[in-house]
Amino acid sequence: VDMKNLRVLKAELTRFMMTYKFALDEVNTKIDILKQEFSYIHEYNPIEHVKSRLKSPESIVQKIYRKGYPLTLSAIRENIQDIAGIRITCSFISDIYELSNMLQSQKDITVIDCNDYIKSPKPNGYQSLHLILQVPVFMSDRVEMVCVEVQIRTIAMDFWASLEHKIYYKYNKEVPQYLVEELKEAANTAAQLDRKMENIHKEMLDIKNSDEEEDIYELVI
Ligand code: 0O2
Repeated sequence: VDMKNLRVLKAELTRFMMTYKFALDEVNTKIDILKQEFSYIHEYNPIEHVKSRLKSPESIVQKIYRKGYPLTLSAIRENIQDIAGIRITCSFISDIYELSNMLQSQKDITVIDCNDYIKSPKPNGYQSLHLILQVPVFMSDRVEMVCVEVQIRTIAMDFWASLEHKIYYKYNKEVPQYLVEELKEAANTAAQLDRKMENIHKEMLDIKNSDEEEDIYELVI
């Protein structure tokens, strides 16, 4: 590759990665708007935490080789859907679905894929809702449709996933059987906690609603 080609290649790659950065910004803004509006309507904040990241060029290249695709920008654009990733942590499972529905129904978002590992957890116990969304990014001379992976989970699911991730890499992807079983058990405990917290939360909302109804009744009579 001569110097001129290298310069062109570098410029193309930078612009390519920029589209993912812009897509992240767009979806982050959407999430922030939903968060503020939801807080206003429901009088509590459904989102505990939002974290986004761009996949490094090294991981993109590794993944494209692992999957056996050619190393071209168009093959990357078509086949790697998690270059832009956003992780949202919610308090309650119902918030996950509410947020997911609100995102999925937005007119400028195309839903490419939805994997519900909450309804069907992975064999190791992993739980989360994964969405692959596509948003239009308006550049100076073109519009690119760009994929963003959104993972939505509860605090308990996130706690589990970060420990499992550490263990998985600590043992170089070959986790001893007893730890695999303990992790599976911990995942079940986390799911049970999520259900309990959701029920308590619902009971609290019911009390709050009936108190409010009573207040209105007193005002009327
Ligand atoms: P990182 O560092 O988080 O980016 P693929 O993405 O094509 O390899 P698939 O089936 O399309 O596989 O994706 P999947 O399994 O729906 O989701 C992939 C991402 O979800 C992972 O990204 C993790 O972030 C998360 N994830 C999926 N399964 C597990 C799991 O068992 N444990 C934990 N801790 N996280 C999981 P990456 O690329 O692996 O890593």
